[in-house]
Amino acid sequence: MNKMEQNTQTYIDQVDRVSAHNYHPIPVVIKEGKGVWVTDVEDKKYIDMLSAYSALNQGHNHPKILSALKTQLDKLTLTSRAFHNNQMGPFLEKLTTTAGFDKALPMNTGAEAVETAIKTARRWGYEVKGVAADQAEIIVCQDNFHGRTTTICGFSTDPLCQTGFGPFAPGFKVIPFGDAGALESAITPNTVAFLVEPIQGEAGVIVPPEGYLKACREITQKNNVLLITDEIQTGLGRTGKLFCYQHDNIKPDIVTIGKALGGGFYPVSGILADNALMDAAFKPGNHGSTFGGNPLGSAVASAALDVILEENLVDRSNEMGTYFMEQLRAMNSPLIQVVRGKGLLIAIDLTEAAGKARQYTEALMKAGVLAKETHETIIRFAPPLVITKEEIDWAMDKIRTVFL
Ligand code: IF1
Repeated sequence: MNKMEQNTQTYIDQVDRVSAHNYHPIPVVIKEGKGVWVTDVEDKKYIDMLSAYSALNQGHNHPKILSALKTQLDKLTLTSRAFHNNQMGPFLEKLTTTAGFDKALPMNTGAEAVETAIKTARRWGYEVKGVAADQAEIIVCQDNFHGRTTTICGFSTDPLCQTGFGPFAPGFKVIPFGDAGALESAITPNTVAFLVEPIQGEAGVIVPPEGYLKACREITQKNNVLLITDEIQTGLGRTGKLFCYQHDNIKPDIVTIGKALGGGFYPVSGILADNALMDAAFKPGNHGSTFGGNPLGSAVASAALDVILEENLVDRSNEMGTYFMEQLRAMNSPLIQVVRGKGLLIAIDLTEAAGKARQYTEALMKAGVLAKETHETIIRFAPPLVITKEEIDWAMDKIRTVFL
């Protein structure tokens, strides 16, 4: 074992000792990142094909976001919402204008945004729709992933997320994903919302049938039910549109956003909705967060949005995603059953004969490509949206050595 390997192993052993074992990371210890590239503690370079699960759409350490962060750091970082700050308003103005909604409610993590959406829908259900107290129902999908709070993991269908964490909050009904008929049948007079990922991320980049969201929009509208799309992973350009729901030309009632909103620097999340909903749901004191809308996060998120727009990352995601998927398919690897995705949210599903996905993500790591398996047979490729054709070609050369 050389000195460098000891270095990696030392860090991993330390984490094993002092950190809860709630993860099984790829055995690489990263110390620096720039764009799509990261460097480990042994000075080996890798291409990042995970982007912190789509939280790094702008790439690692983007200079414009870094500079906004540094500037704001010298001035003001936190006020709480007890006082106003001069960063939140301009940030939310930019966000709502860009997204086409009247208002936003800023939070920090994705799970908090989803909780906020749930609270919005329930309040609307009682205040506007007229559902009897504590009877509101929210419909969710099989194999959903919306976060890790007890309420959210309570309606997960993945035993790994759920087992041993109960009792859970009532009021959620699970239907199959991608089946608009199932949504229609599941609605009752007490249904306030349907919460759905436009493409299921953790489930393995499951793309629903063409027109699914459009059908869901029609059904929810007809039944006076809110449509909540969780765009925490699919939003901000990841799938080749600013929001994945735009592929279906619809507008949801509530959109949750997070991850890339913080540009890879800082956790920033929130929900988007129009006045009728926001004003019905919220009044001073009934919801909030110490750090939500803080000036540092607002300055960062504002710059993170600028980068997505100024660098045309939405179109780039579409173009590069199409190219990357073509290249993956053209490999014709006997180990790969199917390549699927939209924009730069891509997964390959391995054949049964190929064995477990983990051995391939570890082989990819050794070849210089960082990707992560999900479930037993799926590998996700979701590089930063700033990736170039040349960088995809570089990655493909390595990927071919693993799958051919
Ligand atoms: C982890 C997964 C991805 C999300 C959607 C809400 C959240 C997430 C659609 C909550 C978070 C993350 C969580 C992260 C890994 C990652 C993940 F594998 F777990 F499922 F991306 F696919 N809605 N997804 O995807 O956001 O509270 O984490 O900010 O390690 O749990 P958060």
